[in-house]
Amino acid sequence: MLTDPTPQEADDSAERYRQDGAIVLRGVFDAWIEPLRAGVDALMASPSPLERTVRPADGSAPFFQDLCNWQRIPEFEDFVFNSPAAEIAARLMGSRTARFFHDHVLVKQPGGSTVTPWHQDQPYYFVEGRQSVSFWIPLDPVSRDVVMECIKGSHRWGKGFRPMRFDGTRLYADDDFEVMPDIEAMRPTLDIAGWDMQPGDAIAFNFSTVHGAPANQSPRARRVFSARWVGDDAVFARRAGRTSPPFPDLSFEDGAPFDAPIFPVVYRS
Ligand SMILES: O=C(O)CCC(=O)C(=O)O
Repeated sequence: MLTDPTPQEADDSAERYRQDGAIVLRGVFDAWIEPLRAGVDALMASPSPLERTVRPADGSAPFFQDLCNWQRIPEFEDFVFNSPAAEIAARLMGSRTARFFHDHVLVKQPGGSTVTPWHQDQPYYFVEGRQSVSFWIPLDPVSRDVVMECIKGSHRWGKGFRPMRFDGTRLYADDDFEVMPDIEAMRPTLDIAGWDMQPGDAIAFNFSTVHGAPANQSPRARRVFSARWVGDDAVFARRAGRTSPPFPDLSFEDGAPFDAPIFPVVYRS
């Protein structure tokens, strides 16, 4: 049985998170896997208007994605408010508060050829800040050759890379972001982390960490629930077009504190 981390272990993981921008957490969400699987089943049976499934041109299995469903899928809402995620997020971010940003479901069906390209999440979002964390929570066992990979330390590169849709088109028609370099060519020079994972484990990674994921050539589905959080220093950021996720009804000033009822503060120390 898993026990709570000692204060020293908790400090160590927060320090590693700040240094590496991506760490693996073992067994932290064991109790939440069955409810999250039920939530994903319900979502896939009734996707939202934000669903965008990638269907590979080669006819191989689809990559289902959907976003921002915690208000209509009770299992997701329960996870946001009652799992240890908010408290862990605050600790890793070094923040007094953990504010929920959004949920994201990513299901790579077995045999699908869709590779998730190397990217940072922050440029897709209308939020800026150093205190951020996403939990990538697999609901199936995922081996090292299928798991999402993160470039350690890339959140400290001080760069913002151009957000691209997974079909290779630009998210914003015109923006100042840099083009992502050829990470595969640079692989031998980079410290790229990836782990064998079991349901209950999570990868915690910063919105500025460069990450990507291979195709799922395994014989089983790779269902993932991702929960994204921001900390005290989060501010709204105006981008050069419709962000992903979009929140079209929200009005905000560039640089204003990231505060709106749809982004609840779930943890406060
Ligand atoms: O699961 C994947 O394939 C990619 C996940 C990802 O890019 C994310 O959670 O930000």
